[in-house]
Amino acid sequence: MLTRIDHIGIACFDLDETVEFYRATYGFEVLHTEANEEQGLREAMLRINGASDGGASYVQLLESTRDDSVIGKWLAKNGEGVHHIAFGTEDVDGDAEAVRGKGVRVLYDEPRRGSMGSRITFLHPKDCHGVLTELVTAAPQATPGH
Ligand code: CMX
Ligand code: CO
Repeated sequence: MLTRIDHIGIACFDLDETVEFYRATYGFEVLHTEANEEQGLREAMLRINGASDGGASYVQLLESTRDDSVIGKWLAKNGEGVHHIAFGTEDVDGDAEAVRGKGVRVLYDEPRRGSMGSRITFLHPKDCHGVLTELVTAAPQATPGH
């Protein structure tokens, strides 16, 4: 079951400059940065709030590191802006299968590794009224002292 907005993915030309905009304008701080070679991107996760299911809500800022990457191609066509939305779930495998069963194209056969050890998959925007939609299960949380 999808229980929250995990993040909004925003494509930008310059990650450091955009991080600074979010910090200076709203006071949002970077919780995590990561480079994903396979996807050809660099990203920063800005945590907005926590949630009772152990997940949280983030702004995900995405910069392309290769012209032929998904983000690079999208930026070349559209310029900067909202690239996708991501819903949080405790069971990305089960929810992806359920959605697939309703005739929506799920882009990966099995969920893949996303930022911060999460597991993610994507739904085709043409099957979701123009919105590239990601499903995310957060990594199990380490409990301090355990
Ligand atoms: N939102 C809405 N529509 C989109 C879109 C987006 N982000 N990206 C592409 N489209 C639309 C295009 O406008 C185009 O529509 P038209 O045919 O009407 O012009 C159509 O989809 C095909 O677009 P394309 O430019 O040819 O792009 P591709 O088919 O090569 O790729 C997609 C589209 C969804 C398969 C690809 O973006 C993908 O695999 N996405 C999943 C992975 C991803 O997004 N990674 C980056 C984020 C990583 C993370 O969040 O961790
Ligand atoms: Co995302």
